Amino acid sequence: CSSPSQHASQRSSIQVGGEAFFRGVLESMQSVYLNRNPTAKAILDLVHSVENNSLCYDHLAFRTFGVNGYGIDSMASLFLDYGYTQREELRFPAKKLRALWFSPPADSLASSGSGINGPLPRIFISELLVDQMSPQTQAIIRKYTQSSGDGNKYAALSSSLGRLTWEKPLYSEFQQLASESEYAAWTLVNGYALNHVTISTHRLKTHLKDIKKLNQFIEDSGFRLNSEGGVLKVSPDGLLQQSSTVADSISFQFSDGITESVPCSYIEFAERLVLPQYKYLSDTNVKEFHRRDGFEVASADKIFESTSKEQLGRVA
Ligand code: OOG
Ligand code: NI
Repeated sequence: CSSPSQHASQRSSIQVGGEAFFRGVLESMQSVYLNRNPTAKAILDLVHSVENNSLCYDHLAFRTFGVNGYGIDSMASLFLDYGYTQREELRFPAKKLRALWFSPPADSLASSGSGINGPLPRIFISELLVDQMSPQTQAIIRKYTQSSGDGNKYAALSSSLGRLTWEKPLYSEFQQLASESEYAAWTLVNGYALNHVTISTHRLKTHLKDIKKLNQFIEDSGFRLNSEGGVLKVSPDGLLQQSSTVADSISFQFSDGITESVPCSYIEFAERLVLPQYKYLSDTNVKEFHRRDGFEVASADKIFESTSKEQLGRVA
């Protein structure tokens, strides 16, 4: 695996002594994710088996409530402390969301491993613009974030333990949020849990490096892909191509004793093509920094729908 690279001006590094701990935190987040999401686990196992146990993550993603210190910053602090650099903001006015992405520190140890032990992934963190929600929805979100005390300081711990920092809500509160923002309802019951990991397809070794072939392989293996706006989401420059599964759902026991199935997490695939100015490079000389970087708001807008009722309810 080749590693994501940095612009020279943004080059930062991770302390050697801290790296094993940092990767351990990511590994715990991933293990919570794999235990809860059988589709993500099965697909990772499948791709691993075809690819001789080597794959790279393009990015990891988290969702947050932008209120009371529970927003993007609460999860970003771990990554900033371990050498990540804040990059562009993305805005989703219709969904009342914003997001920031973070690029990883300059390459260091263990980047020849697979997954979490490979090159460190980009990080995508979004937040709900809570102030723009209805009074009823705001009241519920404020109730749970406020009642959790200083839970926002422990976002990464919450994610790696797989425990909410707030109490479980009532089913009616989940429904109120879901009627206004499926993102809000997801975040109320999943909190800081890893929302998805993304396989970097161009860094695969077999025919699956072509995202269209990977999509076909995933569907032929019996898994459903998010069809919102078409399965393949392509950036206007054509250089960032993404697809994702429909999220798994999980049985959740609400505080009033009602148990209902709620959306959990999904897995994404991303192919980043070589930038036009590096077209002359031979395949073996192409590094991650020669490829399209960043994210694309129109594609992201559709990828958010991977946890939507509409996608989960679709007949295959
Ligand atoms: C994030 C959706 C956007 C991407 O790579 O553009 C995204 C989410 O569902 O929280 O993952
Ligand atoms: Ni993503």
